[in-house]
Amino acid sequence: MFRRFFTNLFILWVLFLAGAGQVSHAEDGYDLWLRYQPVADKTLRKTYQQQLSQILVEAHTPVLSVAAAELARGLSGLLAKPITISNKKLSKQAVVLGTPANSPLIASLKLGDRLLALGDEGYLIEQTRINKRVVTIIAANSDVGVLYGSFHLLRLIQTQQSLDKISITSAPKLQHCVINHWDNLNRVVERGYAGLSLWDWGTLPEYKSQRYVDYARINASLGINGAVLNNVNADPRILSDQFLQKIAALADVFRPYGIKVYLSINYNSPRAFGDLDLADPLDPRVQQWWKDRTKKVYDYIPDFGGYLVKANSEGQPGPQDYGRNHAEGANMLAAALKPYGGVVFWRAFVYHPDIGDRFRGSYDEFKPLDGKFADNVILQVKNGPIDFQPREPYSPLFSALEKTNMMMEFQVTQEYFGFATHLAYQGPLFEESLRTETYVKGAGSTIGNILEGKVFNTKRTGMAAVINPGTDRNWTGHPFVQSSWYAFGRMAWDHIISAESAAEEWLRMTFSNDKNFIDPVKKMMMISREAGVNYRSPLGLTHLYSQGDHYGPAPWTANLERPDWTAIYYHRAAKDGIGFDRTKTGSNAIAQYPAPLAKLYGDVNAVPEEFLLWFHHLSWDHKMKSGRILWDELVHKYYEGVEQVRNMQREWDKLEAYVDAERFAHVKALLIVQERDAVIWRDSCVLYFQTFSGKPIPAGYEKPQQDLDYYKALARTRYVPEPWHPASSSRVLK
Ligand code: BDP
Repeated sequence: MFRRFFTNLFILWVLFLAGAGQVSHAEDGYDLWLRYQPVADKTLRKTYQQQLSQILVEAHTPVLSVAAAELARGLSGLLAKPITISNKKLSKQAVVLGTPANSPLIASLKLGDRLLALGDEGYLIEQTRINKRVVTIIAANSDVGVLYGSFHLLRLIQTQQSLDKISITSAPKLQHCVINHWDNLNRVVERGYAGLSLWDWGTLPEYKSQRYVDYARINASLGINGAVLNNVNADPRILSDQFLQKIAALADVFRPYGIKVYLSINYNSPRAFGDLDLADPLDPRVQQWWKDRTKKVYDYIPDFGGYLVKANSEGQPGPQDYGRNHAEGANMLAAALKPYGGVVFWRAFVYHPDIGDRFRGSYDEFKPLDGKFADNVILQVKNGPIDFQPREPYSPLFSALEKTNMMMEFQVTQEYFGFATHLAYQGPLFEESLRTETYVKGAGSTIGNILEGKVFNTKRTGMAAVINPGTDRNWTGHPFVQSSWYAFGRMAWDHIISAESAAEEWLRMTFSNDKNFIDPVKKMMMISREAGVNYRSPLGLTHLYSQGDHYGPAPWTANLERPDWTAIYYHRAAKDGIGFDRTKTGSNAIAQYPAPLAKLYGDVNAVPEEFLLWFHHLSWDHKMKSGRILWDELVHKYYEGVEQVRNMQREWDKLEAYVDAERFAHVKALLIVQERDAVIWRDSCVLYFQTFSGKPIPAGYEKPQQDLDYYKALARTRYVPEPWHPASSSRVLK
């Protein structure tokens, strides 16, 4: 009897260790930043062991249960000893979880106002005493706050922070922190570079893969509270009963992790379902159709989040097909969602072929509609006016719409940054964007503060990221794409968090706490985005790709069905110079910014040089701050980009001792590809622009590896590492 008991206990323990990652296994990246390996610093590990002995949770709600289970898993792994969950007996050094409403112990602490200030999702972590016992509490107003606090406590240990006398409060600055998947129903992911869609529609709702749970854990660890499951170029079938049943199953998995499900809808759904022959938002039959369908959605998923809509953009249907504007279109859906508390994320990514300057498109469309959107509509605006380019000035909509809820749309997926092949940590891009000072209401009117609702006093707030994890074992293809997922989540929680600190946390949790590793890799990460800008499109150049293939260079691309899909439209290189004049003498898009910025960007001597050619068309001889002429500076930047990648290679190669063999070799190989691609970018662009400048590559730089004809031919036959892109399988040679 006893023997059996101990044998069982032993088996359980072994299984448990395996789950916690103790049994050594190859580091394949599956666990992302939730690895929970034993704390390497043994003294510190011992201290943690003394400080945390047990998890006490008095209530059995679904969310508290997953919080306790995550803590048990995490602490047992990190502390290398089993940490059990109890629901009644308080031992000393316990971690006590709960809300004042469901934990008598937490209630006994009378946390009152301190908790109230933390809102629905914030939390307090504190070392305190209960019944004379020293304990660590994780308290919140809601269970999900406790869950977020649990992940925070784990993060502190994963990053080897001291827990002595700990007293931390934290609350998200935005309401909606949402992931956007661009997944099609056939599991092909638009701009997806890491395998098939995570959602295995064929086996849902019956089979609920462990991946769904781990996906939810990853997001919850950052405070992400929503996921749009399907592509913005939406298949209407997503709202059919058969799909709603499958989606309900996913929603059930995500619910205990605080994640709501949202869906992208196709504006033509009433027609696609064969019920009506129109989709006019002002037609009562259409309105009723959406009310009925939306009720169905809520029958399946009672806490459904709402709809994401791409309308009248890139060929998608929308209200303008019936002569109605975007507000009329959005408000019709908002009315259908309102009784259930749902919201509409209406995308501002709209640009019409007849508009002279694409930069102006979305502002010209939405500015006249400011104040016309229902209160449960949030306009989802890409960070820049064009389209997730390596660097863009901010979208002027952010400082222009004073009476419209707005949220940010970033892209973690590296659509324009070398897909899953290049190392390009997006933290610095997010930070640059969020910290941009718009001056719209004087100093402090940063994009982050606008998003928070502090500048215009808007009621609904949020941040979204297009992110396409797939069935690749490590979710994201390039292991470092995970870091941008991480940084997005951290900055969506608090836009003040810096790219550097997010990178450091991620490195510590994902790889190692060893300074000898962290310092150089953090440097690599921090430079990687700028390197990507430099070897692709420095000094404010943009969109030098060939149409549809957003991977390699083709700055010569011309003569497409839409001029704003060509590359020459953006750079405007000619004998007289290069750049897009957006000042008064050009498209005057600059006037869409608040006066101080319009002045700054409009002044050729004051505009930050990284934005120079976004706003000015300048002679090749234009004098730059460095003293070089524009042509020489351009060449310098392209070469600098390649050198930065080479430096990254050299740095990584020195770190073999600190990284497991599998991830070391993977990143090393990817950096080789990146260097090769960077040279192709540099040479293609420099040689092509040289045909206009007529100037030599200054002395001291290595020669281009091939000539321009070679690179043009290469672009025509280029293999594009996007598994599902037509250009990767068959390609028409022109
Ligand atoms: C572009 C992508 C395209 C998306 C579009 C969008 O190339 O695949 O559908 O953005 O955001 O960047 O709707």
